[in-house]
Amino acid sequence: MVKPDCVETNQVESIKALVNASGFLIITERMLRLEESLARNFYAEHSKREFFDDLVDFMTSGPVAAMVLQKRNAIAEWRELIGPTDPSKARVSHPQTLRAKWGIDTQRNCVHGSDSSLSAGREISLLFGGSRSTGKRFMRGVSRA
Ligand code: RTP
Ligand code: MG
Repeated sequence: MVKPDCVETNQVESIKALVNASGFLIITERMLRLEESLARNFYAEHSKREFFDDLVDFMTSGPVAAMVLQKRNAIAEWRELIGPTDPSKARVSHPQTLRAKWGIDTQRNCVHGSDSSLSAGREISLLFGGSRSTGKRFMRGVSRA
């Protein structure tokens, strides 16, 4: 997912060019503005963290570009391409990553990546369909990471 900071600064096409150049196939995509309840649900794993309310405010502050990406070992490969959570660290240790190039700070870090195939199925359902079956359909045949 391209987060509101990078949608606002018109980086979606540049990011998609890198996504394609890195061997990912964009299976489907949509622009949407997250409702507060959806953002809370999407990041529910962080609901007890002190940054949670700020994160929800940020994620609902403007449109996001959500994509379902396909590649062998896609989850690890995508997280490799986006880089560490903190862009200032990414610029030192992983300068070729998306967060190094376009992230602003630890919160406004340009892109999201699912952290497991289970999360990916759940997140695809939240962003692309109303039921769990949507995520399951996209994840069918994907080996568990
Ligand atoms: P993401 O889930 O968005 O792909 O990012 P991530 O795995 O690299 O990092 P995670 O620990 O899951 O944190 C989720 C998002 O919360 C915001 N954050 N803010 N202010 C802070 O200290 C802080 N820490 C995390 C970031 O937007 C982060 O990507
Ligand atoms: Mg995460």
